[in-house]
Amino acid sequence: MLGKFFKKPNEEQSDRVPPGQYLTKGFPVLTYGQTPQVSIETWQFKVWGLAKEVTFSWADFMALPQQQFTADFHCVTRWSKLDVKWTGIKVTEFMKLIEVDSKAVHVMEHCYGGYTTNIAMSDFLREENFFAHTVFDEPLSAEHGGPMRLVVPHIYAWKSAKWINGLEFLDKEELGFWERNGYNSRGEPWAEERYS
Ligand SMILES: Nc1nc2c(c(=O)[nH]1)N[C@H]1C(S)=C(S)[C@@H](COP(=O)(O)O)O[C@H]1N2
Ligand SMILES: [Mo]
Repeated sequence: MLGKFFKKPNEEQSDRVPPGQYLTKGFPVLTYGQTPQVSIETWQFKVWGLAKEVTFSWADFMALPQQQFTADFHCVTRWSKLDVKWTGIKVTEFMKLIEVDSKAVHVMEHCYGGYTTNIAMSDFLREENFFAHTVFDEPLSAEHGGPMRLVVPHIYAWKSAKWINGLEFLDKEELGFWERNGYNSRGEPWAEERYS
């Protein structure tokens, strides 16, 4: 796998590259199935389950504080990309808009196209997580999850749901698409939590 598209991290970067990962020079696209085409006019974001049910529009998200984020991105298929520059909305800012039941301890991320991925509330509510609509100062392309995706930097990127359109709050862990198909339910790259 080394060569044209992958390189070994240099010494300065190596403490940022989790075990078993290689740096990629480009920005690969990793999608299961078709790429949904979603316009900002039709984009909607729904909250349900153990939370007051509510639907948000694109304008609702744009009215929230917009911030820049620089984060490393680790795919379980062993490529990592350092210093990805995103723009978007902190998860913790968004959470101020919704009412979640105190019994909610897990979240299912839902997407246009039907992809799902589960995350524990404690991993979801971390300060460094955000919804992104811009990457390297360009609107997020459809293949990278535009118009809006989640980014959870401290977990393998399959939890960074592209074309995200909803959160379902749960009182117990349920498994998302890859988690039902053998991937680890948490997916922490430094612990190499790849498979279940
Ligand atoms: N909706 C959806 N989100 C998804 C995926 C997917 O197939 N569908 N793939 C995941 C995986 S495995 C990875 S590594 C990242 C890849 O993001 P990228 O295609 O922008 O590199 O998106 C994640 N989010
Ligand atoms: Mo991935």
